[in-house]
Amino acid sequence: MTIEMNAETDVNQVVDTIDVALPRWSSKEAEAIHGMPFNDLLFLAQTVHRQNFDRNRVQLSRLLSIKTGGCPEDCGYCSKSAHHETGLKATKLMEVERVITEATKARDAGATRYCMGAAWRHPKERDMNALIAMVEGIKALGMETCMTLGMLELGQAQRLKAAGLDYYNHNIDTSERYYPEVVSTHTFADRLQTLGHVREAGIKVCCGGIFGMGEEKADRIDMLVTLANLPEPPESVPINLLIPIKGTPLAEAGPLDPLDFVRTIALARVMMPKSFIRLSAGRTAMSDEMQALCFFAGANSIFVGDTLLTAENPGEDKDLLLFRRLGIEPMAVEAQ
Ligand code: SAM
Ligand code: DTB
Ligand code: SF4
Repeated sequence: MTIEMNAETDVNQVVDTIDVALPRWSSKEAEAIHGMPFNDLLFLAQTVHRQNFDRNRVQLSRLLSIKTGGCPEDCGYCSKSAHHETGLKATKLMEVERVITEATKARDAGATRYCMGAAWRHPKERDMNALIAMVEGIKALGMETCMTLGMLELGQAQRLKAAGLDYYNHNIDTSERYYPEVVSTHTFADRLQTLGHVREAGIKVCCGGIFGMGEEKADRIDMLVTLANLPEPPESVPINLLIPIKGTPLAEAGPLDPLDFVRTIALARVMMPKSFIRLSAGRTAMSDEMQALCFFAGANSIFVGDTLLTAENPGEDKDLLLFRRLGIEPMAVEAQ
């Protein structure tokens, strides 16, 4: 596929060009789309969005940290790494019953997917039974399940799939080129290997990254190219805006132009037309207007509730109000 983009390009023609099964993207094509005049880019992204999704519905997920702090990995953005002085206390894996109680509250408040995160390099054998019980218990509530537990062996992925795990979140976070600037205790290739295990086990893939870590525009674009060119693109693509955490190496990484952030959401929507694009961490630092632009650019999933794993998120009241102002409705689980 060759896409030439300039101010005279007819956006409708571009839509026709890319509406083919499993497109493969080059960095050059992605860069051309990313650099379109803002109005053309947003029009293109919105056109692709409404061809593939109910345009006024947004999926709601709820997060819970089931094991906080003390992580042996050194990810430069993360409050939970034992390598950084963030003042966070390490906890043990949460009791299964407590997880189910929290999930029930989230379901009653309208969330359709429950996402559990653990600050591990990888889960240990002794944790597997509790993890399986959590998945089974939450499935019994009629919710979708998602976990993010670090690296996963194929056998572990298969056991979680058998328990009913719908999604596994494992982010590539940035471009392959910039990855070593962000973390040294595992590699970009390690991340891709776990993603392969998750896919092979038949679990849906949730994979995205963080913008605003001091990376270049080319890193943001290449991260999205890597995701779009996976043998199958992730069903869910979380786009996080860095939440600067005091004590982490990336705490001073510096702000990102909000309009550049919106451009990356639009590019993700165009290159991965059938994936959910999740406007993830960092919404407390975004204006309502910026979030509205992100939804227009094709974001159609968010985390609800006033905490993410450890950091702040807009509370349910604030999100409800914004949805009302925008005429957006939450998506039902059957529609996902
Ligand atoms: N240990 C697991 C792993 O690394 O996959 C799961 C937990 S980790 C917190 C999940 C994702 O949250 C990271 O890959 C990153 O994209 C995002 N994240 C973590 N801290 C963040 C921060 N301060 N700002 C924005 N996103 C963040
Ligand atoms: C993802 O991409 N973002 C979520 C989820 N996957 C697990 C996590 C955001 C974490 C934000 C920082 C914190 O709460 O510690
Ligand atoms: Fe944080 Fe996950 Fe990295 Fe551990 S592996 S430091 S929890 S992002």
